[in-house]
Amino acid sequence: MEPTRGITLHNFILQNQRKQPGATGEFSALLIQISLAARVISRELSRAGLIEEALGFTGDINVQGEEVRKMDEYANETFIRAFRDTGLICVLVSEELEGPEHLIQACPVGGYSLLIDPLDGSSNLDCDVTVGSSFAVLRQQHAISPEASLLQPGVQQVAAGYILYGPSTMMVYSTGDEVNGFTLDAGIGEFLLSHPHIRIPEKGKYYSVNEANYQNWSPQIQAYVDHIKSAKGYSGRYVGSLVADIHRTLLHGGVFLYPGTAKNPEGKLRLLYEANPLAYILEKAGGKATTGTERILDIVPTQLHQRVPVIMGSPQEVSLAEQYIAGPALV
Ligand code: AHM
Ligand code: MG
Repeated sequence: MEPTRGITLHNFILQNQRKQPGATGEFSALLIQISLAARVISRELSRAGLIEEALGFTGDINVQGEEVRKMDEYANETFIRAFRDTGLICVLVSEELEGPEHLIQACPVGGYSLLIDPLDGSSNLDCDVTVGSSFAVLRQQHAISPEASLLQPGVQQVAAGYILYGPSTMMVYSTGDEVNGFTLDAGIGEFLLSHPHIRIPEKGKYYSVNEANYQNWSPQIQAYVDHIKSAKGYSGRYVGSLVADIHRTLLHGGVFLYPGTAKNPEGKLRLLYEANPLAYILEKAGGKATTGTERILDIVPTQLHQRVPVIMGSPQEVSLAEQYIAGPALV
């Protein structure tokens, strides 16, 4: 049955919990805490331009070698605060933290871990352009240490999604069946179901890639992008905030790419908390997500912060990219 448009995220989560016999409510509470972090970050972002220095840098360099912005740190701490002492999460992995943050010392088998990019695309903040957060939820595996348990392929995510801080704030997530989108009504501080059962179009008209890297791509990627540009009906869109580019791709179809280059064959995007949750959402909505040669959700990670080349979006555009990458037949 189609869920009722306009119901609160909280009610939606509780309704779904009732459909799971034996559910303890912990998973529901976890999702509700993610939505709390989202609301807090959204409020801070909406007034960041008014707070002196809120958009500046902390002076620190993160594990990725990037300058940390105050809002990156704020978003990271907001997620940690939302879960500390709740007992809902064993381990938190974040783009902003070098190692895993243990929130429960003795992690039970079946306990949850949360992997986040707390504020993605933050270089767009100074000019008030949309940013996002992405998240993945994994279960602690039997007989594996909490650390090893974080290195599961994305196909084993039990929930994943993103928050988009744009003209309105949206939370889009899936727990494995369908993808639903909720829009924040800031007046009442609640997310309301606005985009039930999202499906990506089979084919779209937008391609999204940072073409400044063109000279450093493989000939196959160059040929694919050349093809898209010369084919009828395509238009380019690139925000430079992954969540925004993926959200548009999800709703309107098309393709988003961040390929590897000769210097950085693994590209830029991180597997565990950027590529995996977004690949999960796109696949659950009927799309595809690949490195070009391998399904992203099948990759067995070896490191927390590893990077991965990304091609994702509508099945038709992504399949064509795979054909270009597979060999010379098309090029
Ligand atoms: P970040 O996690 O440090 O914000 O970097 C990731 C961002 C993505 O949001 C976006 O897709 C990509 O970097 C843009 O990179 P580029 O500026 O190289 O196009
Ligand atoms: Mg990021």
